[in-house]
Amino acid sequence: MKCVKCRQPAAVEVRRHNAGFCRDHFVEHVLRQVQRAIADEAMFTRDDRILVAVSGGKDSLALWDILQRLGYAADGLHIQLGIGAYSEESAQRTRAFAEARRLRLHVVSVAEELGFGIEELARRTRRIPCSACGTTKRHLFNRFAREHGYTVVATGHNLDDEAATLLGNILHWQTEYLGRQAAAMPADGAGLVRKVKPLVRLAEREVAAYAVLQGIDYEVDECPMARGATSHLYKEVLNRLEEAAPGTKDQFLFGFYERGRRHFPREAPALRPCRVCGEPTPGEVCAFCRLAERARAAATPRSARS
Ligand code: Q46
Ligand code: ZN
Ligand code: ZN
Repeated sequence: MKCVKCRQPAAVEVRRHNAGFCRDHFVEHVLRQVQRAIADEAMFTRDDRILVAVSGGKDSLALWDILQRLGYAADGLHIQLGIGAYSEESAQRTRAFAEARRLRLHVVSVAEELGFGIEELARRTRRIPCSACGTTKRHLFNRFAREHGYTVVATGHNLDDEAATLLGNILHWQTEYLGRQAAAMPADGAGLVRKVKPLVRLAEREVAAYAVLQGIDYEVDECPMARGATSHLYKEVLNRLEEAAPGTKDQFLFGFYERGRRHFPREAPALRPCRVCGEPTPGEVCAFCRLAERARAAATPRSARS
């Protein structure tokens, strides 16, 4: 296969665009898709202070790299989750990436916040780890951004992530989530910072190819807590559909944004400051404070008793 731009041998094939790209034109394609996502959803401008949620995986490091190349001022925030060796290695790769490029990286630790990490938090509260982890990350990212004057939080969610979330929301008819699923979630006067997903127009394998071509040293291992997560199954199903009919994921997600979403309620619940921590919440106490309280109140697990 040849590059559609210069007829040199293609380094990457993008079947849903029915196109191959050489290395340079693939990078150009990636930058163009991200710039288009930013413009289509008015995600941010060069005047915004952007905080990138960096896990150390391919998506978040690629996103940070791309935003620099496009000329956006973006700092990183890494949350140390306390999930054994996986967390240690992820933190180390994130630090190395930031140092090599002289980027500003902030680090927040769940253990410093709560006294224990995500594994222990999930065990104590008997919550599915990814659910406890999601609540914690959302809370810490928003709070950090708000307290440090960042106007927008950018995450590395790609087309595969968003299509899998959409499939899950449809399978369970989560109508309140369907109405609000978007690549850009607005700020709320109560202290909710704008959240954006600039990689939404790129498939996971395109992001991976970009990271490899750019020589980004990302954490390849998956989080051990993700095993058996339903989102993996949804991605597998979508990949099979995509293989049979390239472009399916794209049509599914962007067709929904254009034609499906308006049929579901879009209003977000009114928010007010949490009585305990001051973060915005629809209730009196936010989900994170309730989770933390339950974990602190839980008896010391048997494994930790001497
Ligand atoms: S880090 Fe946390 Fe993910 Fe690990 S526990 Fe689940 S949500 S899988 S992106
Ligand atoms: Zn080319
Ligand atoms: Zn709170």
